[in-house]
Amino acid sequence: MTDPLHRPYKQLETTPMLKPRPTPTRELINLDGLWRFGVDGSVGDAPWSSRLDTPLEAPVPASYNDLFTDSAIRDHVGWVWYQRTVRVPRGWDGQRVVLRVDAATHEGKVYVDDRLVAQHVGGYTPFEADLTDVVAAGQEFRLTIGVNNELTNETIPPGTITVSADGRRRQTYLHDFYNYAGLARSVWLYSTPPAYVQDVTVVTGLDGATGTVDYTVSTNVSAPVRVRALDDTGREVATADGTRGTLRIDDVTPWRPGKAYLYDLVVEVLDGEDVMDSYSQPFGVRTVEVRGTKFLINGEPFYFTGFGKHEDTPVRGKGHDPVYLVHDFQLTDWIGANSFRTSHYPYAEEVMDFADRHGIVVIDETAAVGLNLAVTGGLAGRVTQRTFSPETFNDKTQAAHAAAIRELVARDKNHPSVVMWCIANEPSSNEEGAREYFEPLVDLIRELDPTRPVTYAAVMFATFKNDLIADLFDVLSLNRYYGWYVATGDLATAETYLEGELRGWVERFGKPIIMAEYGADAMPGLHSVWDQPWTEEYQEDYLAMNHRVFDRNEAFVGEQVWNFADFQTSNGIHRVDGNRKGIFTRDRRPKAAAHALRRRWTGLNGRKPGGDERPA
Ligand code: GCB
Repeated sequence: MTDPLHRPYKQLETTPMLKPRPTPTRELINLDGLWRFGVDGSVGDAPWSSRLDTPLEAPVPASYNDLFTDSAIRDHVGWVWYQRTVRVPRGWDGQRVVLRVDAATHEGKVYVDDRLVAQHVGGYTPFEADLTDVVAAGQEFRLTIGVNNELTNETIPPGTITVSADGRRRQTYLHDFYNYAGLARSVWLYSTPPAYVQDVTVVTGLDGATGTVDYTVSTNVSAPVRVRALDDTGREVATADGTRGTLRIDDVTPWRPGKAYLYDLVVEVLDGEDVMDSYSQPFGVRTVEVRGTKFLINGEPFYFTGFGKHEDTPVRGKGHDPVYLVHDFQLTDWIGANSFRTSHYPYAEEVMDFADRHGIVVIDETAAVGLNLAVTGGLAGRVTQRTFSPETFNDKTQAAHAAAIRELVARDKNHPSVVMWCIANEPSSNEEGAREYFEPLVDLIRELDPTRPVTYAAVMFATFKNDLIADLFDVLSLNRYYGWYVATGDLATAETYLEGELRGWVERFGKPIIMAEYGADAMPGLHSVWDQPWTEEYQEDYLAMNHRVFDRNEAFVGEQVWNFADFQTSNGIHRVDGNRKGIFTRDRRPKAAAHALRRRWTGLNGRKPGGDERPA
């Protein structure tokens, strides 16, 4: 870091990120479907300035990489262009017109006809453009969205661009999952009245049988505000006036893991008796707290079971798909899991909403994966280049990371399913500079959300002896692969190593521990009578060994297997058509280990296996 006290993120403003919803005063149009598509260089110098000259069409939402048979598109580094025409409904005269892009990975530029109306960096959070002054009710406009997939040391996640001998630009990065890009989530056009609700924040508590709901509303005008809490039958259960205050809900039904219950907060901006704008924000009443080595939801100990996941399916890449959404949650339920981590980036809002409605607990992660140059030094963690330095990850990286944190919290703060923030995956937390880099970011997220615990997923090289940041966090999330990357094929030695390391973390930090990643690749159909890596039996035995160790450790509050399903990676000799640590294959068929996990997890209801904790 050039100057650790310099905190550039303090100047960054976060745009409110209320999810667009149809309400009595707002209309919403989905712009998904087939758009004209072209790669930069093949569609003219200013592709937005006329009809895109291309034979290609691409579906939105989807990553574009696996759609076409042309490797120049799959491996393209830089901008691609999406285009379609949009008609503004004629009834929207006098309304504010807003375009919302749920995700443009990793940078987006929006043009209405010839005009640039929005630009945004950060591939997994939404952004908006106010089109009121540039479009007209009843008229059509040409909508062009440029999407750039480049990763550098100033982006989150980071990466490096090099030029190969034949002049092609190549992208490398420090994470294994494939760098899918494009418009992987929906695009929307919506209306609001000229006076409108900008943002809503809800923080809930439990006071005996009464639920407390602290709310804060911001509006673009100074006008009276009324809020009403409705239960799931639409009955009004509490009401208040003003832009901030506390509602009390008697005989509240709390949101519980496995037993979701949602209320709606109807926020109205008033002009006398007239409602100028109305917005509905779902919320659940629940509390989260870390006490000693326990993780409490609604005051009761909770034990996480589940997975690190990816947004990854065949052909679609990271494209959001409601079919896989429903099926993945079904499999989560079938296997008895109660949680997942949004490794390694914020997931589509539809996923978060579904988790809210179905009582699945989420650890919500930023896209800060790969702040670790020791990993490129091989499995020994040999440092070939300092991770945190002016030439590598510096205060510009930190500013991008801060922006990612701000946007994640702004988008997901009202989800009851989100019980913890994870601000990075496997940073080089044992290296000089890590504390200067992370301390301001932990301060930032606590300032943005004082209610949720904060964690990071610690890499193997960061041990209880050398980690420099663990004390800043509430929960220790460890990624450990004893028996896979270390002591490969020797589960007895792996068990000793794991046991010893976990004891060390408990003794030094006295905080709750979650195994945020543990896993072994398995090729479906490969079997052996011996402890042979890559077989289905070995994956099962590897997990059983881990579970023995977890169950002996009183500070353990959860286990999330790496990974829910096999997923696509960049090319590399460690991977056979992707990462095969999935408990399900990429097309969601169970490997043998799935049945073993189901036997372990089913019926736990948030209790530790063999533990004496009450159900959460
Ligand atoms: C890790 C990473 C994860 C990888 C996994 C693996 O530690 O956090 O992104 O996919 O290891 O399988 O190597």
